[in-house]
Amino acid sequence: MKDTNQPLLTALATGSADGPFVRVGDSSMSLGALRGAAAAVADRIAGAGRVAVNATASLETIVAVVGCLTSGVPVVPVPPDSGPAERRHVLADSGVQLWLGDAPGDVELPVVPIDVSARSATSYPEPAAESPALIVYTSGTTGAPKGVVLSRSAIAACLDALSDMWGWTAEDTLVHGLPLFHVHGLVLGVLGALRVGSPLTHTVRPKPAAYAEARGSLYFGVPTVWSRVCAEPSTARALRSARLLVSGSAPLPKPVFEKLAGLTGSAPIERYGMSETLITLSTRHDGERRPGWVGLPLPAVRTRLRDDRGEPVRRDGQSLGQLQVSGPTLFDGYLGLPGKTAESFTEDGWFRTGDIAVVDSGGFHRIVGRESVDLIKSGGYRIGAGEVEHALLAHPGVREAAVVGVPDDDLGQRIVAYVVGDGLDGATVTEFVAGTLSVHKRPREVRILEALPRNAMGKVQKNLL
Ligand code: MCA
Ligand code: AMP
Repeated sequence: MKDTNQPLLTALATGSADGPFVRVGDSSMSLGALRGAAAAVADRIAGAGRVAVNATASLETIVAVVGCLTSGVPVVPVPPDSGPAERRHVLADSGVQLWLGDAPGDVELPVVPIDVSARSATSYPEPAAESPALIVYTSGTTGAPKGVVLSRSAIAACLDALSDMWGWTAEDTLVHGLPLFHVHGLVLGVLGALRVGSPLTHTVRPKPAAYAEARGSLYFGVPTVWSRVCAEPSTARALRSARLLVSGSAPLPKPVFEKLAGLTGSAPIERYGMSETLITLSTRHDGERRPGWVGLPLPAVRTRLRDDRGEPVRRDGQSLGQLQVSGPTLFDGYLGLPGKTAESFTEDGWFRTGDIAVVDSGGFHRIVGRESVDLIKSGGYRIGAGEVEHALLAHPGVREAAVVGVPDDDLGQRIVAYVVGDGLDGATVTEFVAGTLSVHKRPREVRILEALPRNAMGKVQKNLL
């Protein structure tokens, strides 16, 4: 395994400069061009404490993020469709000083435009491995999203372990179309390519036809993407030439696993992770791939199962326990929230994932569900019920709101909002949420009730909805 003191983006630092290396849609750049353009960004932002990037699916985003990593300035990728309230929260909470890229009208920070044709020859020393690289905002069960601080060394450890688990080398061509403001698309999907040295084709959106056309060897997708690929058998068959199809961010339903294996001729690799822990479990390219199971801990990652009393749970493939993890891929904490950070760890230093799992005697893991119904996974996006409920309650006609995730064949779960109020209709309520939060946090369905079911203590009984 590589030593984590080498440059974080090893291939970018040392790779040959010729030929297109990163493609996004119809645009491409060589490694040399990316180095020069990123150094030009670094020249503009050096000395800043923290900066935000308008994380569209574009070369501009990749140049901006690499510029930040080059200069050692921690970067906050902001979803380009985030509603004004969500954006205001992220910018205020993270205390960013600059906005990189095109800026929506409500951004009051100094703006640094990103010019992918700019070049600078400034050479920057490698920042300390333990320094923060990224702050990724992610939802909890209640309250506003929290900033997950990820160090360079955690990212390096995760990428090196994945390159081992997946046999991922510079011989691969990586293809995906995932958003560039989450760990999956940005850390694995961009920084991974720039560390390992495998050229990247980003399809802008993860459409099945674009995956088929890209002719790569290594593909990343969330389960919704793989289920949509399976719905187009001729597209799926075009992926037969790929070496590895990798699924993560949400549970891959067994029928999708099996259909994908049948159509493409190879079973998908499943891997499990969180923004806070990066990827911690995966099946191996040269090992067993079992539908419904996410495999083994990555090298140097340790896992354990605990019951409600904190006692160990048997690794017999059946007994359910709370999954806890430790290792070099873990985050440094929630930005500015030492109390919440402390709560997320056990007294002896293990991170509480909030997921329920079983482990078999061979160390294979199956994720069975989440401890809280208030964390919803829709299309691979993590959505806190509390954040959507808060947005709904700001509507003048809404008196009560409860948000749940209901099973959905395409999205895994879809957001359904139950509201109580006067003169409400579903469309205007959804539209109202869209004015505050990003698109994927909008309820897909709004059901109007006379009252929410509550227990004797007045707590909403979501299981009855
Ligand atoms: C979307 N639309 C909506 C709503 N949501 N309209 C009304 N109400 C809504 N609630 C619109 C979209 O904008 C789009 O419009 C159209 O409906 C189709 O939307 P959708 O069915 O959602 O399809 P999609 O937009 O193509 O999205 C599906 C997707 C997406 C591509 C799978 O969910 C996605 O990119 N997911 C990836 C999430 C991810 O990367 N998570 C990683 C975090 P129009 O067509 O007009 O635009 S997890 C992580 O990082 C950890 C470490 C891990 O384990 O990986
Ligand atoms: P996020 O913070 O958006 O990275 O979401 C992390 C959560 O996604 C985990 O806590 C799991 O609930 C879920 N998750 C990620 N990968 C998988 C997987 N392969 N199988 C089941 N759940 C997953």
